[in-house]
Amino acid sequence: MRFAKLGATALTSLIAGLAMLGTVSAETFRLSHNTGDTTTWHRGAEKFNELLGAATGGDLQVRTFPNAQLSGGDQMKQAEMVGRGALDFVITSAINVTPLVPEMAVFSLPYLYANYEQVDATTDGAAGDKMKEIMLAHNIVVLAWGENGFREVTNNARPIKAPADLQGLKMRVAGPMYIDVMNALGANPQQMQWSETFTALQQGVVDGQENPVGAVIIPQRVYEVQKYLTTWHYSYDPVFLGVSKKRWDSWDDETKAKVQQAASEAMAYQKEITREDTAKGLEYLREKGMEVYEPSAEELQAFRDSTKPAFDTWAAKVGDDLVKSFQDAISASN
Ligand code: X2X
Repeated sequence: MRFAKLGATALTSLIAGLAMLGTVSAETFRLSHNTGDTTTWHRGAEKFNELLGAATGGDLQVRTFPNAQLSGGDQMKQAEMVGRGALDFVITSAINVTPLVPEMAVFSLPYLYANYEQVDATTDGAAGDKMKEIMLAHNIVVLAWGENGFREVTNNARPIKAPADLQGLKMRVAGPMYIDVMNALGANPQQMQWSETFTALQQGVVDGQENPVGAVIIPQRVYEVQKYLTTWHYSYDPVFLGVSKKRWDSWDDETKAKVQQAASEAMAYQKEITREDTAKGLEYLREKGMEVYEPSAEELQAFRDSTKPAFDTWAAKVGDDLVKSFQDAISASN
């Protein structure tokens, strides 16, 4: 009880000192994300703290909490908490937001995108802005888009070269849309928290999973517990750095501009390192003993055809106009 030993006078001057500091208004905010502390998500979060600290002379700081710790380990709950102001900042990916905002599933519709140029044409344009508006209606201010990436499939049973190879495999998935996609492919999907997946793969509770190479598979050492990887690029998953509207509205314009600038730069950095780590990733995974299969255009078409029913189901949930605005941006970029 050190406080008990402080005399009344000392306590009064301590309080006076703190009140004077009040004009400086130093504050530390909490940022939640749902991967481990080795991922590019985490590195993006740390970059944000660094940039925001530099822009505000250290007045505004961000403390990052990985593995969805702040939402009791529930990765889907983070968005809802940010929306009601129970969390300040979040970095999470589109699929995690779909229970709250089904429209966010548009990004990850199977085989919507074929390459990064198409991705950037949507996130950097009117389609991405439209999505920011939709998120704002849920009291989440999307400050900038970053990248989880194209999700690739891994498993321990056999190389996956065609839809039939997925038949009967127990697949861990992150969210509802991927359940429908895996069902369309004949697999047995199971929704599970990412933080529980490594152990589930290790113990054979599930045979496989799907995640991006640079952002997650490599930094979270999935190669230690999975033998086969197929680069089927079946679904793109963006991340975003968001802040609760409640917190955002509490800031003056100057502070908002500083937060926005730091967020844009941090997510540009996060996207860049994710693409770099993805580009050199397959070689690394082969060195680590994974058997990597890169499907041909015809083989990719077979996956596209098989997942079409799930595309249609989710396009209807997302809404035709929104899907069209994404498809228009994609065609214009070609
Ligand atoms: O849970 C996953 O698979 C992850 C980390 O990629 C997401 O947050 C969607």
